[in-house]
Amino acid sequence: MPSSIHHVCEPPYAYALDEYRLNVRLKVRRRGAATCQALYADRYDSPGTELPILMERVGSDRHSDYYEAILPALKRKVRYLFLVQMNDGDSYWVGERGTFAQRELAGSFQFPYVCREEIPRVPDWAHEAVFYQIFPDRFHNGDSNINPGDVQPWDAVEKPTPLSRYGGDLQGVIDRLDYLVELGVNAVYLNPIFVSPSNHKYDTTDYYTIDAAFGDLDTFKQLVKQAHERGIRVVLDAVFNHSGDQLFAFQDVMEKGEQSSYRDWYYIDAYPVVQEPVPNYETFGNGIATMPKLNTSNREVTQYLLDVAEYWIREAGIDGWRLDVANEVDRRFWQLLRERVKGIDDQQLLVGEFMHDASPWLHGDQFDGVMNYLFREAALDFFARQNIGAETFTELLTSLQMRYTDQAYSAMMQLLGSHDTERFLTACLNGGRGWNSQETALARMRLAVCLQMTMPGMPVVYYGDEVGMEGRNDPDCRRPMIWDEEKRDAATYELFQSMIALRKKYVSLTRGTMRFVFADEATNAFGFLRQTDSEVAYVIINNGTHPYAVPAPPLKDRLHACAMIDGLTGDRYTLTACGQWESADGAVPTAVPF
Ligand code: ARE
Repeated sequence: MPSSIHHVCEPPYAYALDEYRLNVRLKVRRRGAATCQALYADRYDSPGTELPILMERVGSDRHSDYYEAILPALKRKVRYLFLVQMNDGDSYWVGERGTFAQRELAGSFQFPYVCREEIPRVPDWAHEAVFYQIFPDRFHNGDSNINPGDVQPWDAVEKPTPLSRYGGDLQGVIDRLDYLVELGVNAVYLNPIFVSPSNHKYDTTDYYTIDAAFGDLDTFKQLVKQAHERGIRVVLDAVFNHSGDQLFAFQDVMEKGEQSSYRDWYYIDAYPVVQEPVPNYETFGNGIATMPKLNTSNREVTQYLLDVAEYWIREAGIDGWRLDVANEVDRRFWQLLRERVKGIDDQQLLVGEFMHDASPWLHGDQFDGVMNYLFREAALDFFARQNIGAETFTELLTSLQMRYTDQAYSAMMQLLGSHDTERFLTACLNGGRGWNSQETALARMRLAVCLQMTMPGMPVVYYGDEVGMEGRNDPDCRRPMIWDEEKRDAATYELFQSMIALRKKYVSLTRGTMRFVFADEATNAFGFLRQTDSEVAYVIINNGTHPYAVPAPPLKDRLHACAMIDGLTGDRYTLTACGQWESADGAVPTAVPF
């Protein structure tokens, strides 16, 4: 059925991998095709010179199979079309004019030129990055001299309120850098640190100054320097969708009304400007008066914010930005930000905050990647709530991966929780068929971490998850970090540590392709391969309650001469003549439930 075949000549269906290679992706009705071929030629070569490439089926979601081929683009100008042989015997040609039984009717897609500027590029270090997210007021108090007046005791029994403060600061982060090294992470994402009246600092008063409760410019420079010395990169939170109501520009508008030269920096509905009972200007969220929305279509505002982004890169040497409320700011602004930031250093990372699909922002001209909340949602369903099985889960993951370019997917922040969400462990305690024991919940979270640390993208550890911290939605998910050894879950910490080490040890886990190999609904286990030219990692996630004997390797020929090492136990296996894995004493590899 022709309508069940989809391709458009734009990302993520057609994009450059580098100067001379194009990735083309084709979506076909699930189990509909026997084979798919891509036929390609230089655009200026005569008709009939197209060369065929057999496409690889790279994954499936509920209703579709995805096929890919890498087309050489030696002269950078490529035309291509597809030939799909359906299982029912029909075959179709797919080109820019549509899907037809006759080749002449289909025409060819044209990738006019691999423009250097349009090749999606992400910082190389993103492939190896393992992030740790820190909410500064809650991580560690390293300098009690700068405590704000009203701090709570670090181990107070009361839960945090939207207004509580605990005295965490930048010196506290510096003091704990060795802890981060020991855990194994190599990048830190800090929630906002600039002057602001709140504990979370998403209502910026001064974009150029560190909040006095956190430290000063020198402390922050020290933090970056000492982090870099330990191989840890530092990414800051940029709140450019809105400012705080104390920012000089908004204060000026409040004071001078229509006469203010900053009146066009915001979206003001009427004068005089009032904040109560409801603000008469646009804000973040639903009328949050302290967060007036910035008008980023105003050139002055754009320049102002781009200068801020540049300042912290040059002055303090940060490694990138996480951009708050990225989906509500115009795309032209993000393009300009990218140009400015990457113009300073193309290894700067730009990650947008998106709680939903981010496809239009990830074509390579705006963000490198985004906070992948949709991954978290799928992981909650499978591991915590247990309301979907292995098959649905792998379909969801495939569908997520297929909506982005490979480059963007490698720069996704793969998170299980954040300062805005319930902690993953708490979701596991509440999930499934009722309240679970602490042990069961911890086991589910650890299994999710095994996936997070072996899949593509940049895993993010939300501070405290690694010691079994709990917390419901904001503000409860922002409890002070547990440093007391007796209250930390040692087994969970060790699991995080060993999974991070495993990721860093095998290049296939950071740079390999990802292909699901099986998803077994009955046992609730699934497996996937991460593959580079030199190495294959075969990951089995067993979310069932029984041991799962690892099935015969799917790539028998290529793996024939190879040994398999169990990443978690270190046990070695070789392939027997009948294609099974076996250890020296005859044991079969087994994925044991946690
Ligand atoms: C405060 C209180 C909350 C209270 C809220 C509402 O702490 O308990 O519920 O006010 O009045 C920052 C602070 C928050 C603060 C908020 C407002 O960190 O603590 O909340 O300011 O003062 C949407 C946006 C997404 C945004 C989330 C929060 O799309 O961009 O809402 N996330 C960023 C940051 C936040 C930050 C802000 C934005 C503001 O990461 O920390 O909040 O700068 C569904 C929707 C999403 C929605 C999501 C969460 O999924 O589809 O669009 O995200 O729910 O609500």
